[in-house]
Amino acid sequence: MNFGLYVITDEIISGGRSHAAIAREAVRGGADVIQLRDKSRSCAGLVAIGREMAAITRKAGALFIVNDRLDVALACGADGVHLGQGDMRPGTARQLSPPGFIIGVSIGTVGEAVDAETDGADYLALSPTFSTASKDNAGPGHGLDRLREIRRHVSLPVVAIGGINRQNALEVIAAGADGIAVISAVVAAPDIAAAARDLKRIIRESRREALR
Ligand code: TZP
Ligand code: MG
Repeated sequence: MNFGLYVITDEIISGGRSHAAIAREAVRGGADVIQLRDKSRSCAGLVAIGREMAAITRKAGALFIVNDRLDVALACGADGVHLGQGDMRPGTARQLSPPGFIIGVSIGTVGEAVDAETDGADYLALSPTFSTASKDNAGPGHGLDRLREIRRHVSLPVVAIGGINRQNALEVIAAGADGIAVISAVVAAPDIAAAARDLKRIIRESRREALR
């Protein structure tokens, strides 16, 4: 699994661009993972959009993850689901999903990280890493010291999410994140593909630096 650049779709701040259009542009710019995140659509609506997005990501060789809803993820042939602390337990999702299905879990503390790893998650997202206006009630950012602490306690890949942009992406990767998950830095940009390409370049550079 390469988490590099993980783009989460959001039609509220996309300037009229649809989930599918965001996905198409983001993978054109090199996004490695696309997540469908929409808190307002019906189940049937999400499945229809998810099927379209799954076709786009498959063609591009990117992963496709659905936020919150295992039922939607399974129905649209997604590669995985992303679960919050109040969603289905990762172990339960595992029982209900096919082999190789990816289960991600949002965590904020070492305890939550260890719990998700023990229950069979495939990757973790430190949520929110920095404060953000893109998610309601996200709370204060946990910061990079928390990211380093979690890294020491679990062996799963950890993605940082919340408030990440071209200014801080390098230090987030340097602090040990396996990838950066973003909404506004890509979805609100006038040119989604260019914004994704720019973040990918920063990720590549910070990884190269880490090898020095
Ligand atoms: N989960 C934790 S923070 C967040 C989500 C969905 C929002 C991230 O958006 P942005 O604009 O990259 O801060
Ligand atoms: Mg959620």
